[in-house]
Amino acid sequence: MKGIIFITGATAGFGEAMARKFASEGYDLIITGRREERLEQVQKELIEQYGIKVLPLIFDVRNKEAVNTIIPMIPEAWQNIDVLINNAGLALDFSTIDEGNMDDWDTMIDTNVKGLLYVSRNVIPWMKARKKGHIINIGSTAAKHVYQKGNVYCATKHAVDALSQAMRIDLLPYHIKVTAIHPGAAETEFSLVRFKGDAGKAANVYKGFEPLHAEDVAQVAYFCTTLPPHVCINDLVITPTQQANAYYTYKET
Ligand code: NDP
Ligand code: 8X3
Repeated sequence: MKGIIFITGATAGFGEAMARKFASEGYDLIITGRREERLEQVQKELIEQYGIKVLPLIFDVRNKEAVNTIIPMIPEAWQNIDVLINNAGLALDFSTIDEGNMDDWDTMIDTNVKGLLYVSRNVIPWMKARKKGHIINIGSTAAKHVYQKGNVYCATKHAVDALSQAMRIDLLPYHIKVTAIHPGAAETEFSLVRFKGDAGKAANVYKGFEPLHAEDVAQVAYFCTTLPPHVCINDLVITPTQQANAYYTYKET
């Protein structure tokens, strides 16, 4: 066993791809999500394919009480977490502030910002005690620029950027690395969630260019963990080759 990787949101997209990548490299995994069946399917496949150990934890990262109950109950042998990947997150819809849906705002803020904090608050003390660890926060190009009608989602990802910088400062004395990875457009379930199940609208986002694949992000996240103890990638933006930033993508017609 090479180490333990804790990945939130491993039932789909980047989280699932990162689980597969780290499993293929021989790491044991703690994987989380709300969809129990899908998490158990991922667990089963990874154990069968790679012979690693997998601990699935079902909880909603927005549920402070659940996070504060379930994570501290992890068996002691699993508490030696080498890498925490705060990945669970989502965007909901596009709208101007004056027309925004307040429930959508709550969901995005509670998941992308508060959920990341709740999970980190529970895991970091174990890393601090060992003076060892690596936190990877999944931000977005939306953490770097704000685009039209993306207001609250962009604000949550700017917060992830700020929190990554803050964690890095706090954790310097403990030799804990903090890396923020900011992907551009990637075809996962992200747009299906954003458009609340409208597959046509979701597919349209990726027309005219080749988006990132979840595996591209997984490969980069894995790379960030392969560097020597004295080297940390702090901040990394990865986009499709036809995307310059959050608001400019060259689409062929
Ligand atoms: P997916 O929708 O494919 O996957 C999202 C994952 O997050 C799922 O496993 C989902 O699990 C989990 N999740 C969502 N809400 C919660 C919650 N409240 N509690 C627990 N788990 C939750 O999207 P991506 O893989 O694309 O997104 C992963 C991260 O990457 C997000 O933070 C997103 O903002 C970010 N990102 C995505 C980009 C893209 O273009 N795809 C680009 C830049 C950043 P379940 O539903 O089972 O709970
Ligand atoms: C996801 C990418 O461009 O929809 O963070 O904000 S984008």
